[in-house]
Amino acid sequence: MSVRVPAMSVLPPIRKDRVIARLPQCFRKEAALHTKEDFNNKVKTACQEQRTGTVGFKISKVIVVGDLAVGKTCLINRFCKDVFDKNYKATIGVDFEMERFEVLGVPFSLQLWDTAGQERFKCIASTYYRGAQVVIIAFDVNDIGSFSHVRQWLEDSLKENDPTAVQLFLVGTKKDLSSPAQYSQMEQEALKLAQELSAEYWAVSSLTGENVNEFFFRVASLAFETSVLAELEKSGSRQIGEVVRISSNSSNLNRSSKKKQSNCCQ
Ligand SMILES: Nc1nc2c(ncn2[C@@H]2O[C@H](COP(=O)(O)OP(=O)(O)O)[C@@H](O)[C@H]2O)c(=O)[nH]1
Ligand SMILES: [Mg+2]
Repeated sequence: MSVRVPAMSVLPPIRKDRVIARLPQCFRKEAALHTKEDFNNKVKTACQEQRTGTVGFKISKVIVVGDLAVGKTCLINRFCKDVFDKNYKATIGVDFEMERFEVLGVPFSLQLWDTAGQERFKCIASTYYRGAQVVIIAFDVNDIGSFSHVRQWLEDSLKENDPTAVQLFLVGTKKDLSSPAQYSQMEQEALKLAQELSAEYWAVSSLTGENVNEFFFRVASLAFETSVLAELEKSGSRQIGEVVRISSNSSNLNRSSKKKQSNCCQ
């Protein structure tokens, strides 16, 4: 199956409730990608000084994988549409939702990819995985079978990506269905696995909405931080705040090639 990402001429405006001014906290300190209280200082300074290069135009690809019926579609719909309805959007072919944020004053977009039920056959098109900056592996906290398949999902998603460049999240879904005792037993196992995989662990409920926004804000923030750090590293001592400036008369025109690399089609 081939998948085409439509060219985006105009990005939607950033909603007021998608503004991130501080690093959202992790779910559990024992399994966080990092436990710092705030954004990296280099990142904060770069944002203050508007030296984030092309990050403001960047769209990070986020994929959600996991067994059929663990609640991947519901999780995306809860965050993007604030509804709990798996039929909200009939998934035909691979599809994604675009979510725009403003992080430390800089626009940042996530493309959240949902599968089209191909997970039923454990055979997801490689285009789905390719180019993911964030991989979310979902399992149902009430279904040990779905938990035991996490490693396989990880392996499949990393085949198409540079494993060192991917940020990994392990998400236990349907927390509302488990009793506190059952849940805490499951959580022990999940924390162990998350640590082994260098993933950040979260437990959520799309039915009640518990931790859903917190989780995606954390994803957006960590993806943003990584993107800014990568941009700073790439630029070295060069002034990266100046890469996209086009004027009609221009010796600046030869910089437009940089703009093409930025995923921005404005
Ligand atoms: N109780 C409860 N049910 C859920 C939750 N999330 C999903 N479900 C149910 O689980 C089933 C599968 O959800 P879906 O999002 O389609 O799973 P997917 O195949 O992984 O995309 C549906 O019947 C949902 O109503 C949740 O947080 N709590
Ligand atoms: Mg689905």
